[in-house]
Amino acid sequence: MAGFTNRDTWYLGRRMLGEIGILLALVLLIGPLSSPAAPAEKSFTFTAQRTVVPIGSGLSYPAWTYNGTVPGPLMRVNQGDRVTITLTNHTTDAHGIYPHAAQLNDENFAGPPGIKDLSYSFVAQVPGVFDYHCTAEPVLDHIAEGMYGMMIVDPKNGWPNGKAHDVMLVQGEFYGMPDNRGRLHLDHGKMVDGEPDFVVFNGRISNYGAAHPIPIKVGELVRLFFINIGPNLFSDFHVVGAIFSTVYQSGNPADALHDIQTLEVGPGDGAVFEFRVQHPGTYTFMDHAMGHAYKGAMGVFRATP
Ligand SMILES: [Cu+2]
Repeated sequence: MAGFTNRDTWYLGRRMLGEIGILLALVLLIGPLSSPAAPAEKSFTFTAQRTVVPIGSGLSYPAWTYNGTVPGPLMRVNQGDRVTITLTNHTTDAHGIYPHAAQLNDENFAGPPGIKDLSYSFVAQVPGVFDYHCTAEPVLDHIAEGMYGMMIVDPKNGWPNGKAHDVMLVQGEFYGMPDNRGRLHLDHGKMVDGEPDFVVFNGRISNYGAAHPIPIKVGELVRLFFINIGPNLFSDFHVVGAIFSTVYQSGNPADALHDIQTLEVGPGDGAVFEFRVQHPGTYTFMDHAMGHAYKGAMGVFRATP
């Protein structure tokens, strides 16, 4: 190269080193923010147990539970994680556990009665918000008695709209009227007919009423993870005073809808709802099938500046 001096080479070398340095710094800075989370091993252990659980309004019932609560514990993993689920059952009843995120055959999910551990693993391949529930027969009764919960599989590249205020709601039904001690007597006939006495969010009648609202902020993005465990009713989920900017059917970012007022979520399905409120105050959320709201599927967000 004519006219290219040693000094030019030195400057060129220095400039290249500088650019490589900047590139390295950028990779170090941006890499961890944008690269997907490395797949991990996630384990969840459940015990099937009969527990008397309070369901609000001074009422309770002897539930079949995972770890003593209705709904059972939240499972949250990243897309691509290997998930191991272990169920211990010391009761004389058969129980099992089926997360809808697991793409395995039926035999994995059912367990015999007695002291025995049921255990299996799967890779959470599809992002979304999923039901899990007992698979013992009659499944109708095992769900209606309380053996269910939510599993979130976060997308491997994160949620398209970034960070948000997460809220989790599980809609379910209770069948049976209380005695004079406030103890519900579960009614199999009503379960079969699909006529619940109570429709609830997160296992309690009129949970999150005016005395116990869910706090949110004006202008913040709320990301509401919702499943309808049923076992029978369809839910028409709505927030009074809000329009969902984005709804992900089944909680999958690939299945996005925009500017939605109400979404029907059938039993055994879920959705992720995103919205922002524009003014301080109270925003009621409900199953907009009004009979269901009347039976308890109603609560409020309280928005502050
Ligand atoms: Cu069960």
